[in-house]
Amino acid sequence: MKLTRRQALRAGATVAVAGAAIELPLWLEGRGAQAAQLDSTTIPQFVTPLYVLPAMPASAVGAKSDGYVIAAKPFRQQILPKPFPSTPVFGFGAAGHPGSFHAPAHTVEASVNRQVRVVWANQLVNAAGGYVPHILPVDPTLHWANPAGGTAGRDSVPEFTKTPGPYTGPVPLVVHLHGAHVYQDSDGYPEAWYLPHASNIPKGYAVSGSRYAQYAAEAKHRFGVTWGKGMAQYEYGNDQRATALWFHDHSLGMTRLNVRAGLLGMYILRGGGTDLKAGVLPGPAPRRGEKPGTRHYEIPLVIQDPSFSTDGRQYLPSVNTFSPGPYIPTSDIPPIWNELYYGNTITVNGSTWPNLNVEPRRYRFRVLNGCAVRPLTLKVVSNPKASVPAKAALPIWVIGSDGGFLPAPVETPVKSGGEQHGLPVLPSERYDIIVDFTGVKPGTHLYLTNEGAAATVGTTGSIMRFTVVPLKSKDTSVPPQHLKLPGYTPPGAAAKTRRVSFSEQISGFQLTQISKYMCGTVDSDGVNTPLSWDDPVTEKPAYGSTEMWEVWNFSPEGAPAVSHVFHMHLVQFQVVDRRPIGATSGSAPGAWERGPKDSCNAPTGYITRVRAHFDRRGSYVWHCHFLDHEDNAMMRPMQVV
Ligand SMILES: [Cu+2]
Repeated sequence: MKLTRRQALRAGATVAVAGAAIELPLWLEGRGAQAAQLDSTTIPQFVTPLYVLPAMPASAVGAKSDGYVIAAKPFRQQILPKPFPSTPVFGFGAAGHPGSFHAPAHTVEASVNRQVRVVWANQLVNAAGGYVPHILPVDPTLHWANPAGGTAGRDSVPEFTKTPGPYTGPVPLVVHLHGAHVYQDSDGYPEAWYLPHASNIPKGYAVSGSRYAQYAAEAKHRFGVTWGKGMAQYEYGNDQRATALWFHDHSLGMTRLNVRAGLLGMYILRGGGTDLKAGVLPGPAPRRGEKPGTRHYEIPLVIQDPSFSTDGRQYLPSVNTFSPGPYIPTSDIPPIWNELYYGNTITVNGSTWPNLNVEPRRYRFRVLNGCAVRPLTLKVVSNPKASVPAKAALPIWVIGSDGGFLPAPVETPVKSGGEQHGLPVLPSERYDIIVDFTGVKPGTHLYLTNEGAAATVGTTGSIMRFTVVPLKSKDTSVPPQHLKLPGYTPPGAAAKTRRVSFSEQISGFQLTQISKYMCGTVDSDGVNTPLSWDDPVTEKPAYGSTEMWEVWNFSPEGAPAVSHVFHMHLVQFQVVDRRPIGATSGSAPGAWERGPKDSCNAPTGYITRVRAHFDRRGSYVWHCHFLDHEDNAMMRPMQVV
């Protein structure tokens, strides 16, 4: 994926304004002081050992199900290498296990067809039990949770008489298990959020979103649980293929902030006929109750791209850096939200640019692009400062996509036009990969790099380092090129074709600015109807049906638009093809996209076609998984009827 001209201009604009922030201009100080931004080139790289995310402790392991109590809490974490200061984060951990709190979270290890129940507790409170405000600037002018609006004004676009500053009240939370096959009560609907059960919730605030009570009642009826204050209990049937899912906050209009703050984690599903037998793939992964000192050959890699202030806090602009204003209420431009913000560092599992000592053998990595908007293109190289596209030192073998194994292993980089193209991983996509270090001399350094759009060689172009150390035990896993993967049968013929759209809404006041992003429908003439989050539901697939969805990504007239990431809840879909709008034929998806998917690139000017089977009734959503877009209206309800 190439950066479009306007994306490049915008990325440049962000950097320019972020750079200017070092001098703390008056408009910034006046709108809530932020310490100067940390120059990411001053951060030493590859000095911190990769944090191998352990398995999340369970609270109850029964005959047929596992129980968890997972809380979201505020704490500090050493993300930058010492002696840089630690960083305030919001992160998950198991209640009663203080050592398990981390951002990103420790991994939930689950088994196919074995139920998992999680109490998700919002404990974003201080030691005295009072709520803590958000650590990142919350724009209160979007269509968002809006707890201050009370029960009448929650989940709406509040009205203002003058441009407001950031919302500093209690923080809503609702957790979505991305890629999971679930009932609606357990999907983490954006309007099913809840505040912490804090001692000082201001009078008149809504303590939960407009769907919370309904889903609490349904959970009680369906699986007999009562949700306490400041929490929800969800049930995951895990009746789907073995794969790597991930959980993250999904609160209406503030997902970008809660995920950046650290409220995300991996959820790995194993076993059954859609998994390989133990020992075939490199392992073990971290497991509950494992022996101390266990060496891991399967490791999750959660990649993010924060920026920092010199005081260690995470940096995110507290003003709309794309627009000089005027803002809401005298224009339609949100004052704090940004249409896109790329951070200037890369973290893996919560540390900037870590190092992993690897033996000369095969490793399985479960990769998640946990960035809000940054596309990644992965490669393993010997020189991280080489100009791109660089020559790969080792291949990355892809064996699985978002929802399970591929039909067959795929070797990347893919060679075309004399160049080596790395593995593209967009926000929210997961890939199951194998890197074979067999035969590499101990002492060798190799690097996982990012050649994606907006990457800067040496900073956001680097992800982590591998240092090869002597072999400690024999590798008995099957080489990736010889793997026989479990079969994947895509959904069958579609009974119906549905046309949906992504587009941008240009400000009515400043014609070069975007005021929000829209989802919509497309009629038989190819005409787009952009719709708001609260317009009546238009996507109503029939229960038990298979549909082809055409995702039309429209450019606004006269300007190239950005790519979007198409994501549907509930289902794993097949990416069928992508064709330019107006063309009669298209191109097949990348070989690495030919397994089950729940998120995929929907490039601008193209129709991306996906096929899905809808086998559960209920209320779900589809949206762009660039979180900065999703939070400003690029999301729509979907009702399986
Ligand atoms: Cu988008």
